[in-house]
Amino acid sequence: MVVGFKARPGQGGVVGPVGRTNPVGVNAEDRGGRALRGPSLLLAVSAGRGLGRRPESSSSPTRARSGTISTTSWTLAEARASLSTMDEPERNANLEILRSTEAKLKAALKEIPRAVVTWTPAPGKWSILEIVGHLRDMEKDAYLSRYRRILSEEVPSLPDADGDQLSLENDYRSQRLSGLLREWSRLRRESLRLLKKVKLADWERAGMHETAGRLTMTDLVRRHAIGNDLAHLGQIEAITRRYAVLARLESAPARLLAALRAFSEAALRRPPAPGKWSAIEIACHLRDIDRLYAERVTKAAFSDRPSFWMMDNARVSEKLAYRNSSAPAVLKEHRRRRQDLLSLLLALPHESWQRTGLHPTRGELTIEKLASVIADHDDRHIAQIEAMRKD
Ligand code: NI
Repeated sequence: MVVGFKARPGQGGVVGPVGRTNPVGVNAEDRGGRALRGPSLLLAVSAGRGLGRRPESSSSPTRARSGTISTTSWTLAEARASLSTMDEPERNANLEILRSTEAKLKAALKEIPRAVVTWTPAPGKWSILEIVGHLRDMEKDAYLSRYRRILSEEVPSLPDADGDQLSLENDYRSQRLSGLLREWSRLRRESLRLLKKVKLADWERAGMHETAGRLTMTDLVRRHAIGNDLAHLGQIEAITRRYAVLARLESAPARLLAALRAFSEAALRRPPAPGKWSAIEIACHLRDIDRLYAERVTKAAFSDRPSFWMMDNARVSEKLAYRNSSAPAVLKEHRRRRQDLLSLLLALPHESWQRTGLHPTRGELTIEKLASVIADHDDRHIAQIEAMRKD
């Protein structure tokens, strides 16, 4: 096998829209915008950002306390504490995310077949192994050490952490997932212990980030929870999902071969009911559908919202004399076309998976959706063949 996927039964879940470009760019630690983000994450991101804005922050301490304490007698700590109280619900939600990530990450990684750990979902994208390596280094350099500095220094300058550079220099790909995960867990627990002890007033302490500007402790917790934890959990989930759909696609020729092998020559060409396709006709249909979908994927990838044409199945089956076809020839061509389709999908830049084309009846479809449509179509027709009389 060229691709070397292993199909996993039960992994044929619905493929939702993932990898949309995130307009807010919260994942600023991660230059190059590597995260594959799912729809739930987009919601989390916008919610987080919305709550994070405090247009009234400069005047509210005065308003909040006017009449009781003169503004001039305010200590910095009191001002900070007042601001900090306003952020409390959002900050607590983000702290809860930070606390829950270890269990979620471990659960996600437990489900993943070994082959998927080092698999890259598109040229130049990180594998799950590299994402976990990245999480470890970010925990250390982008969060834990910054929290410490902000709490102990007056507005320290915080250098940017370049995820791509760290990934290369720390050679995540040659490390073991279990080791990286263990180190990350240790660092995360250290971060949580430190965050638990932060006094109310200290949430407003800040550092000056090289590219993001002034970041308070509250801001950093938000980046940590949403830009880091949720983004990378979503990315791991999206990689796993993409692998599953490609593995299903790759397994189809062998499944079709196994299904057809059981048939006698007569049964292969016998329609199950008048006007219905025989097994050999269905196999021809699967072969030709692959060509149609490879064309659709190419059009969607390389032109803007192209319109797809509909194949007239009845006419094509007549013109190409489906019922008289030779099974070995059909299977061979189906396998070849499927390899073409997989090569095409694997070569696409990650962003292309969200490009779309217009289907005459199904409407706008992403390439990601097209891939799952083909996999579902395979399953349906192979099951149909399996259910037929074979003698
Ligand atoms: Ni069909």
